[in-house]
Amino acid sequence: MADYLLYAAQPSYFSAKVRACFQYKRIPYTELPFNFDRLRDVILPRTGMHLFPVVICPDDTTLQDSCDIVAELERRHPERPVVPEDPVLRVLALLFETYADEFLMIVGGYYRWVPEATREWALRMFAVLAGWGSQDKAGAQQVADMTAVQIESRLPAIGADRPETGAAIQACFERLCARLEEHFAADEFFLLGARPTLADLGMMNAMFGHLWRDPGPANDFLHRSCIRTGIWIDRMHAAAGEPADGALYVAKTLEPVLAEIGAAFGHMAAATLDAADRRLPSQAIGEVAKPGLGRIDTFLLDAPMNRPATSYTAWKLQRLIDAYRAVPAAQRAEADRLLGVAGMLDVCGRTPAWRLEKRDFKLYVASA
Ligand SMILES: N[C@@H](CCC(=O)N[C@@H](CS)C(=O)NCC(=O)O)C(=O)O
Repeated sequence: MADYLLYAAQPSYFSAKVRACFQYKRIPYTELPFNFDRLRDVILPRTGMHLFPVVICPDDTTLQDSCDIVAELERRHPERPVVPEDPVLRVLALLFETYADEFLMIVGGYYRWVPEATREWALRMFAVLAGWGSQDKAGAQQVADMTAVQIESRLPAIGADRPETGAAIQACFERLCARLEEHFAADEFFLLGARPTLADLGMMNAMFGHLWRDPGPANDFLHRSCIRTGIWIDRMHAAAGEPADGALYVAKTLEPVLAEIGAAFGHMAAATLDAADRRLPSQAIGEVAKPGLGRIDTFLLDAPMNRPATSYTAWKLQRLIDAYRAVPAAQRAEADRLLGVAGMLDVCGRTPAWRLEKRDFKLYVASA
């Protein structure tokens, strides 16, 4: 079998999940580091977007979006599965992925772009990535400058540059790390039992590209104060050697980790669904969903936060609701208890009057 081609980057937020999936599943792949030429010649023409990671399969199919890439790799290569068979654990795995992708990205963005020394480093790092191996160094520099400006401009839009929001983001991060460290200190090696799952892929992804690698306060904190969490990140990033035969279960020490999800993300997730309820039903079935759902008033721990909501996040929450609906009656009570601990029972129990469907890398409004 020819290798899968993975267009990704070490410092990218969403690349580590896909890389760790290839690793854990022991699927042969070649990683082609993101640069300007690959963006212009492969990523843009194949997806119409400038986002990575992107995977080209041996049959020439293009995959985009880390969660769809992992789902498709799981479908094509069911051995060494990452999605738990148990319906309750499956909901939890998706919850971790959703929280890591949609909430912890705020934390990653904050630590990369707000501390001045990290920001200055990140600008240089972007230029290195775009230019490395490119035939068009001037074009690469231009794209690096543009991308950095675009990403940076999103921070004031969520208030991440305000001191009270910054303090809440730091508190969310440090509290989460403390709970993870306690979980691992109870001789747990992974989040949902004795082997890696999508929960580990998602959470490690959120840590690796920015928080664990970028020089700065988050990196310092993780390396100095969270020794076990750091080793778990490294193990997940080289996951080909990890065991695939252990049992999956919810350890007592996972519940405080789940509680941190609710404290940070519960209200934001519910407010995103409210925004989708207001906006999506007015769009015709079959239309491409408008990416923005307007701004929502939410809060992070005690800090008020006004931020844009997106159809993309609503779609991620829809996946979670679908997984919750698939839990059989006999396991409902256990699912409800754990989702209650995670502050996500309201979100999972909803019946949205809209539905989103992904085709050709785009979200469409479908009939509910
Ligand atoms: N939902 C997508 C998000 C991909 C994404 O945002 N990728 C970042 C790098 S990790 C990117 O390409 N950023 C460039 C930009 O936003 O223009 C996924 O999970 O793959």
